[in-house]
Amino acid sequence: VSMAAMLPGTALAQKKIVLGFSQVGAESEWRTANTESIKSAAKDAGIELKFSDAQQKQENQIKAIRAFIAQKVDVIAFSPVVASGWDTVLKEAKAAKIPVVLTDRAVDSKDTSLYVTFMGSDFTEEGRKAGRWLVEKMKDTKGDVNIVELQGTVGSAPAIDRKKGFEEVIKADPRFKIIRSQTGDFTRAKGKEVMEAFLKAEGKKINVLYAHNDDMAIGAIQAIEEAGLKPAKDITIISIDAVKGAFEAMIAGKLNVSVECSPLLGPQLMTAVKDIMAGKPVQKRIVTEEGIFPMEVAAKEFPKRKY
Ligand code: GYE
Repeated sequence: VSMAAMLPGTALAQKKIVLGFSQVGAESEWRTANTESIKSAAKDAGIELKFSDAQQKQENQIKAIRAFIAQKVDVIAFSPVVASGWDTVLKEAKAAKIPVVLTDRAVDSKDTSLYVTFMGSDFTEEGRKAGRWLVEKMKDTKGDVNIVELQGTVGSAPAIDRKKGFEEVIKADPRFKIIRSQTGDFTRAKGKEVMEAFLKAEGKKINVLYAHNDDMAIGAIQAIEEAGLKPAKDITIISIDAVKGAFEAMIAGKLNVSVECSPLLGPQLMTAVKDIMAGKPVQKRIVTEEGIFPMEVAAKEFPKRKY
């Protein structure tokens, strides 16, 4: 049954679509760009947006989704802070006949009828890209490659998948060893704090830092400099997102590479919302296309970056 058919009355064409969106938080440069993209795309599409910030807490997102159901919004979209624990609230939305769109992060619900589509990046592939870059970079070196890993938010899809994809690639060569791995919650402050602890524990043993996002890498760069080491030289640094801050760090010679993860999901979200309301079919999975940027190309690419 199309959503349009389910709505009573004839003034449908004139009625503004109301979209409830529950955002993860404002933990990173990526997230800020994502919020901006969603807000401006809603405006351009003439969609009324009810925006709610969950401050990285699942309980806040569940509350926001329940509030959207109570307000009878037309569509609910959200970026789930963690992957598990959504079935109950998603069943409530389904019972209220409100379609749900997942953006950016996935849920691990077995029942895929609980949402219409999931749009966002392939985080496992991003992890593989990071791993492949590292294997290639180290191919002419000898001896162990000691890696420290800054993970994203515990239980979040990007943290789980970026770890998995990276490990999948490096495990082919026993020289590559993850000697420490801890969460930095996708923030600069935590990235710095955890890197300080890594440096204290392992010191000059550390050859590589793999950070699940740029913000944590940027925080860690500060910790590395404060420890008297040279980022991107003494320690090879790989991160993910390719936000402007990462390009600046690469141009300054402090970050080796960033794998792209585009936050500009707003326009495709609004298209999906309109299609759903018009009763048009929507693809179950919409994957974002993205590349990888080593420091050598950073200065040339920087002016073209949109986030
Ligand atoms: O990489 C990180 C943000 O879910 C893809 O969340 C997103 C991640 C992004 O905090 O910077």
